Amino acid sequence: MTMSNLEQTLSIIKPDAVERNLENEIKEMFKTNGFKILKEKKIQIEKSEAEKFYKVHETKPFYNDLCDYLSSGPIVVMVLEKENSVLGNRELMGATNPKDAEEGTIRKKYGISIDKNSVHGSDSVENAKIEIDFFFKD
Ligand code: IDP
Ligand code: MG
Repeated sequence: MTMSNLEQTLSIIKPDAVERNLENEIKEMFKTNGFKILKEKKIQIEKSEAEKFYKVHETKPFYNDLCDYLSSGPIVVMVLEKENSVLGNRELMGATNPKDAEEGTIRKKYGISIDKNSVHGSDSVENAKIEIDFFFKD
């Protein structure tokens, strides 16, 4: 018997990638890898919203720069759906630092640096729900 585990995860195309017009190429990578884009919107967020989104990192030395960065320009936020999509998206994104990312991953292909690493992806099913609500709850 095959058990289905259809999950949703939140993906963000970050300002460095939107700025370089990589939105469509990155979406193609998701679709080619079997992700369905259920919802999407291009927005620019306030720094205060970035601070809330990245609250888990508030004690980190890079927190302030990270929040400045995420609010610095347009981003594309998406709800992706696939079997085991949370882990699958983390694999497709690659390591946080593009230098460490495997061949064929989004961050290897498009990431510029550890801060300008082109995409965000939820790191657990629980956080995916919180992050999807953050951007898509009316
Ligand atoms: P993730 O995006 O791979 O989940 P996290 O550890 O959750 O990585 O960090 C969130 C974001 O913060 C990263 O995507 C990256 O842009 C930034 N970041 C993480 N570590 C550093 C660092 O050491 N210096 C600068 N920016 C960092
Ligand atoms: Mg993370």
